[in-house]
Amino acid sequence: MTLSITKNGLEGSRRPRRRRGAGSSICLLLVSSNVSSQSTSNSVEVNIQIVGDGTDYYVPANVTVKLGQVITFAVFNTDDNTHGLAIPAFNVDTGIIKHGITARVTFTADKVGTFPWDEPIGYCTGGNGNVCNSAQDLKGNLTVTP
Ligand SMILES: [Cu+2]
Repeated sequence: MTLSITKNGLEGSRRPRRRRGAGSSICLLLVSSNVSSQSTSNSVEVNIQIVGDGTDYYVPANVTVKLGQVITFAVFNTDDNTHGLAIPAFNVDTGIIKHGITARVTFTADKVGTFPWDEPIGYCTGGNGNVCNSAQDLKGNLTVTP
């Protein structure tokens, strides 16, 4: 057993006290105006999860909105691989989303119909094989009703 007493023990125990202000540096992030966090009748946030479970899929894979609504897709990637989501008809693309990250894209549903979404080729990395680029994986549909 060793006991050691340092000379500065006493001085070291003295703490400089910081007065008010030290803990109050709040970081305010002003997000861009096209992100709709308010739930007004005209803006909707849709939560979509990407699940990797042998096959990879979106939950939900079918979303219905109304014409004219401002839609935010909040796409959460629960899988270990990177993934993404794009709706070509609306020029929407989350970019590559890493594990545990939520990407948000906002657009206006300005036309009626059913529009497929999927994952652009090359967005899957880090896993065994790019299974989600096969025909059946990571597909979905956005339906816009009048
Ligand atoms: Cu993927």
